[in-house]
Amino acid sequence: MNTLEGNMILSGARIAIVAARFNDFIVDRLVGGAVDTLKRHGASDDELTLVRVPGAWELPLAVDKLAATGDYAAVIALGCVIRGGTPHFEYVCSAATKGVAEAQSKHQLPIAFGLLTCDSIDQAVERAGAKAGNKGVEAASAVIEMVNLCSQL
Ligand code: INI
Repeated sequence: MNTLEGNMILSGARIAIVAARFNDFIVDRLVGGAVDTLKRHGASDDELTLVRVPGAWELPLAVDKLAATGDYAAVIALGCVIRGGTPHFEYVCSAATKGVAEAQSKHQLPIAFGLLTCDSIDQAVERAGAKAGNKGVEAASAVIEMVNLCSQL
């Protein structure tokens, strides 16, 4: 059986991180986890670009534009949406999810989806470096593997 899988070593891959400012006390933890993971797997500072956007709603446009440059091997989208008392949460989550997925298909580039969609602040804290891990670390690990897998596909 032939098995294709990406290794976890980064070598010369430029990676962009798009991070929402909204709920920055959570998102900054995701950014920290992603950057630490990329560096520990071989990325140098000058290969990493951090782009800030206002909120999760704005993630797809920035992701799409970065992917269109052709300068990056992958993009990581990071943000945190916390449910409030109105349907706003559903609209923002659904647009961000759909937009990031569309950019990945359109540009055929690994785009990690590190958007927390939580019912409470506690759920967000748990996923930003507490008992449910750090979703920024998971997103970075996924792009490292996918960059290396895509070079074989
Ligand atoms: N953006 C977020 O990233 N997280 C949220 O929880 C959030 N809430 O709750 O409203 C949020 N809203 C802002 C939105 O992403 C846009 O930035 C705003 O609507 C301007 O376009």
